Amino acid sequence: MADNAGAPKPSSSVKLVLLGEAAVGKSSLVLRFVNDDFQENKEPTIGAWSHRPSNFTLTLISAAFLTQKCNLPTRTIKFEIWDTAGQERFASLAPMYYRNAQSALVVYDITKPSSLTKAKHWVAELQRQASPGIVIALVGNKLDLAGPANEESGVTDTEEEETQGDEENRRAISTQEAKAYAEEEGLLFYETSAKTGENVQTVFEAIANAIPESTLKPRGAGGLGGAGRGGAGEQAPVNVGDASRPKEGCAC
Ligand SMILES: Nc1nc2c(ncn2[C@@H]2O[C@H](COP(=O)(O)OP(=O)(O)O)[C@@H](O)[C@H]2O)c(=O)[nH]1
Ligand SMILES: [Mg+2]
Repeated sequence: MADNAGAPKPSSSVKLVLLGEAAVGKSSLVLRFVNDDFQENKEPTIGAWSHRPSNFTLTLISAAFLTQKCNLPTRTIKFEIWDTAGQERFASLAPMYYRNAQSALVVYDITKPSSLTKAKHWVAELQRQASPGIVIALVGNKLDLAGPANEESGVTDTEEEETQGDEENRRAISTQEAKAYAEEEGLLFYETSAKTGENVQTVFEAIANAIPESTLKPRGAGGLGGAGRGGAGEQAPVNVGDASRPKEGCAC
């Protein structure tokens, strides 16, 4: 049907950085996206620092690097993912990872209010210091802990409590609160579960679609100091859940 069937699609690298408080599920989201896997008691991404001035050995590990491709109808996006360690003592290294990033996933845990506060700090820092056009997605993870009857609203009423059975609703941040904040700041917004996989592909698809084609660079331009800028003015609107899937799919 297509005139150019069989012709290779253009391919672009997109640098993406994950930021957020420790244990919100950043590495788990990446593991779900890249390997479609989940580990219940995942070891944290530990930052490590060693310095041996006598023979100039210097080791610095404060993030993990992974890649995953997203096949959009018109092009292939190769995400170059920097999964940072959440510990406070490595926060000062974050600019190394978000510098020149075209996209960022700022993650909080819907059961932990302090993690949203931290996420807001990261958003403010990105808006102040990252590339002006960076596409930022605010992601409320651990949606599975909201309980089946109450995933979207965060509002508990007696009827919902009855239908929930023995599944506890541990949600502490309502969808409305986080969504309103994301709207104010012009962020993509999703709630996800790395555990069940809910909305994980959708977040990456939405980011891939939100980065304007005009600012995409050919493959190989990424890396720590690499890829170019996204377009802030062209970010997709705030979306929640499957009903708001982006038009273009991602066969990752
Ligand atoms: N219930 C639930 N637990 C999760 C989810 N995502 C991560 N976790 C757990 O939360 C803990 C911290 O996850 P991790 O990915 O290491 O967080 P990070 O420090 O932000 O990278 C681990 O025990 C994960 O198994 C999720 O979506 N649901
Ligand atoms: Mg981690």
